[in-house]
Amino acid sequence: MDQVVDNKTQQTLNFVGGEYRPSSSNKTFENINPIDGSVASIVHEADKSDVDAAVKAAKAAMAGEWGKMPMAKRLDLIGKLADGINARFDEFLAAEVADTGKPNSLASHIDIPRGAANFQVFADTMKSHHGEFFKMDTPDGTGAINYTSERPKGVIGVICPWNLPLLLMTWKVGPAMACGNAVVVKPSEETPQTATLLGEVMNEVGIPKGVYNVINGFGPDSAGEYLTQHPDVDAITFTGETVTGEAIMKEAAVGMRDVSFELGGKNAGLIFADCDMDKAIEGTLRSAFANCGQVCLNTEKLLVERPIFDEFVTRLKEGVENMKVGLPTDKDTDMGPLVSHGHRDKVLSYYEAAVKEGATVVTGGGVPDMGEDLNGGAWIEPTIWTDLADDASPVTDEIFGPCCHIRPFDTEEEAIELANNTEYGLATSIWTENLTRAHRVAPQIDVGITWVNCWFLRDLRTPFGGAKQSGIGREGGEYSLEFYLETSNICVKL
Ligand code: NAD
Ligand code: 6OD
Repeated sequence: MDQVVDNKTQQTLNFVGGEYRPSSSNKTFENINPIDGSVASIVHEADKSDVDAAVKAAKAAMAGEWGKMPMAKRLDLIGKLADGINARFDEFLAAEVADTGKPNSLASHIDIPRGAANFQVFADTMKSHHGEFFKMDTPDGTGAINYTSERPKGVIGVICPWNLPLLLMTWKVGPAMACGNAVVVKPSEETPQTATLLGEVMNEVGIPKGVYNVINGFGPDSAGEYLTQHPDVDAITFTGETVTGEAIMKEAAVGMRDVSFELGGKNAGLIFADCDMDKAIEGTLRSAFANCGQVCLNTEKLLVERPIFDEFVTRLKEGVENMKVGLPTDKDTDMGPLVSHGHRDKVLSYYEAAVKEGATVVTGGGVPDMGEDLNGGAWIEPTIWTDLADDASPVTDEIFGPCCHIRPFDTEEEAIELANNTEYGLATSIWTENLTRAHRVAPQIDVGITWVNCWFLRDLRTPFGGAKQSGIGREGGEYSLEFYLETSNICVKL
């Protein structure tokens, strides 16, 4: 079979050893379109034998053509994957939108182009990558030299979330393949289509069979867990919730497999009275509500210096009330639905908790009436709260929805303390026109990524990852290569 989704039956198959295969156990589940609740595709759930076949195919690729391929040819093929995705841009866009419900305008600006660019960027990074050399003295005066030697780690298990499915998957698969590894990808059960479709591009470009494999399914007692438990998986890279990271880490401990984790966050936006208010409002509308609030870097906790607090709340409210919640295909849509009804239940439980815990609901707080055709979707109102206590659950927990709490502060020290008052440490955004202040505050926030007067502005060479419970390791440029390569030192006595 060489089609991912047959339009008559809409099947999403597994991709193993360069071929599309139904699940060996014939177990399937429905992939629900969050726009209207319709079935986007029927997904074949990989069982243990499918996962084993995928890992075996990856191992065979490492032992065969892929493992022996000259680096220049390998990187050339990986660069072609970017072209291959772009050549089928509309298909990737349609699949991503059907799985996530995100606006076409967003997916066509971020998800698909970045999903493609991740291959070219890491092929280029690998081309200019070099090892280290040290010359040392020895007591007999002849000396010795040391140089690093690098090889791929082997078979990499890649476990992905649903919020930016293609982008976050290729952010791992791109560097893993550039370093010469083979991968077995487990996309989120909510968003299996683009990872699966990518198999076709792998074949079109001529990536050897078994280098890229996709197994569909869930986490516990399903494809995700079977993959992390497989003894021939040499390292695991994961993006998702912190609690899932903890479960995966336990499995990775068996056999001492390396892990790279990008996890949850509860990110603060710090808005100082000396900010450019227009830019801070525009930036915060994005940082709190883009992708329906489902970006790990989102600022759900806004801290605003007291002299501008009222104006900021009023203007953010106006901005939110002007946002259009609607169909992904409408050009003026700012926000689609949440990814699923299950996730909407979780977000709505925080909407209820906020009210119970004493919030003033500035705007939103419920489910919009989208009309008969769309009310089966996972729609939700963008929401702003004020007046919650610092220990109220909507202020402490990662909600991952289109909502934020705004709290006033009086001093820089107080803002820093409030921003750091969380077990997470992923990202922050600071808004101030006083650059001395920006440089003073930024290093004091215990996170992996700090933006000043911007948000989600990405240079892909920079370290990306979280402090505290937001992750282990860094991705991006050379940082990714560090994870996907096994480095050894060779010492030669002269
Ligand atoms: P999730 O942890 O529920 O699921 C992520 C993936 O892990 C899915 O493919 C799932 O099937 C799989 N999985 C679940 N349990 C597993 C297990 N026991 N063993 C193996 N695999 C398992 O996360 P999600 O709901 O898909 O994504 C949202 C979360 O991801 C949020 O917490 C968000 O902050 C985080 N996230 C972080 C980043 C980052 O860069 N730090 C980026 C995007 C999302
Ligand atoms: O831009 C990226 O490379 C990246 N990893 C973004 C993560 C977004 C989280 O939802």
